[in-house]
Amino acid sequence: MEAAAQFFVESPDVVYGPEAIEAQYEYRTTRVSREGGVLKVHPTSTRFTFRTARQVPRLGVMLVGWGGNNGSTLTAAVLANRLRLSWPTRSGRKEANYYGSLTQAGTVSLGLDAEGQEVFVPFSALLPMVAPNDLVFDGWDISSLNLAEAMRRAKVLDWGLQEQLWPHMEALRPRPSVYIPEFIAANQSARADNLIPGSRAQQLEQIRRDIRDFRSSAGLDKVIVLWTANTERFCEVIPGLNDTAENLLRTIELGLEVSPSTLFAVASILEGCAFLNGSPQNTLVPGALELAWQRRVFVGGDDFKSGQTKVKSVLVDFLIGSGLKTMSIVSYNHLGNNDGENLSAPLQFRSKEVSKSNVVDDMVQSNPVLYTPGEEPDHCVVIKYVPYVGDSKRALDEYTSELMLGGTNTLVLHNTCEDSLLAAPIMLDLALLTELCQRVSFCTDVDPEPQTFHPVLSLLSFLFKAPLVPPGSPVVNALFRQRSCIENILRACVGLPPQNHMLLEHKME
Ligand code: NAI
Ligand code: DG6
Repeated sequence: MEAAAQFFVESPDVVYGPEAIEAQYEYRTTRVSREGGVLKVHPTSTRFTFRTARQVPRLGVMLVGWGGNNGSTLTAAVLANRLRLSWPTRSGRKEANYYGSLTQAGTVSLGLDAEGQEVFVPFSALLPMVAPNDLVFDGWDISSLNLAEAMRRAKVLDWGLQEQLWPHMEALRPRPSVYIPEFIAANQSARADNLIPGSRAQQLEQIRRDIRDFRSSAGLDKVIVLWTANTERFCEVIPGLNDTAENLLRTIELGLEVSPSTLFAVASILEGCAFLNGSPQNTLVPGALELAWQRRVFVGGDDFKSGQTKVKSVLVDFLIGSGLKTMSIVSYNHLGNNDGENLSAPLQFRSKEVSKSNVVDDMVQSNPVLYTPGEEPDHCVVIKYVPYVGDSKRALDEYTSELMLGGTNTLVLHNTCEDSLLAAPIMLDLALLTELCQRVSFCTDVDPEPQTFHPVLSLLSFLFKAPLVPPGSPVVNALFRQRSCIENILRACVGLPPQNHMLLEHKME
């Protein structure tokens, strides 16, 4: 059955105006208090009015690291879909699609029809979203190869597809970028032939000019900047250097230490463009977060959640959620692309190790029946560079959990797939969801002043390994909780109740 592309909510609480969809929404939740040894739970209700502008903008996406495997694959994917390309392979003809994209290939249930069966629509039908085929790409890379050559270097796509895409990608050239050798692996130096000269302040100004130039020359309404360049080492957060917006801007002015990714984040924020960090390093230092807060610009991160970690955030949720005590998680992977080569250096590996290791914390902490305070599973992450396998990453995982009465359960998983074909649809979703969030505002019965989401856009957590959240907000890693968050907030914007999966209609006589 084909999923319907359009629907309308018929309700006095939802108004489809010419400019916006306005929905009245009752947010029902609970507050918990501790009194003596007793938990008291108070159901609460807040009335929200959500307003979503219907006009979908012409959206540009600037990729930092445009000529890399992810950057060239995403650009190729959108072109292949736009041009409706198909190509022969040894297992038959393949057609361009957006598999792996939550918004384009995921669905949501609207409810039951007259026969009691669920009716599904594509995720993208929930609210007006930019169509991926309409995205315009630009970006920067320290490597000067044009996008056709970059696609060939990446060795991700079938040859028949590359040949058809070549004339469409040849004219796309990454803009020069900022190269600070100590932030990425020394093995990357041979790529660095396309650089912005000058001081840090001059480089910042050049990035800002690039954003403005792209916006005006491509006739765009909005630009979103996405870091998909090499993983950098962590930078130190130092009082006076990068702890406040003012200090960070002064650091750039004085040419003190700042990472290239933070420089791009600052430039984007100053240009009013959302900035998303697809790599693990701490690009969004406190000073950058404060700047985003001051300028009311969305930022999101860190590190695309594509394969092994996605499985982990499902599997550990399943194990602990079923009452099994997971005590050991060992994740090994090897890959042979440029990302793998960069990660073969200890400091860059360390950034990835950190972001891959903290992804089960919320699940462990959610279960005090199994884990005493401070207790956690052993968690080991290994990454090896094996050039021969190229972009086809191999991930091996072992999960050992305690069963009742002293038993143990060991699950072993082997996952092989093209890394960039997993990452590209995630990058797409990040851009489309961030843009949508920019068109949503809301007020409540207690605060009638319209507001937008917090600049740290935690709604994107589903797409990141180490989700950034507003200060004091719980970090959620469990994949289906993250998915429900996006789905239920989008449903709220059209006045639909949260998806509760109760199906009570089918549990009555
Ligand atoms: P890649 O190495 O193929 O591409 C990175 C590109 O960034 C290269 O073309 C390089 O020349 C460029 N670059 C390096 N420093 C730069 C700078 N300062 N400015 C502009 N360009 C710069 O790597 P790939 O596979 O595309 O991955 C990109 C990033 O995404 C990596 O940090 C990786 O760890 C991260 N990532 C990838 C995932 C995947 O599944 N492919 C998942 C999660 C994160
Ligand atoms: C080796 O782990 C290379 C990395 O860049 C990963 O491929 C990437 O971070 C994806 O990781 P995961 O855990 O989501 O598969």
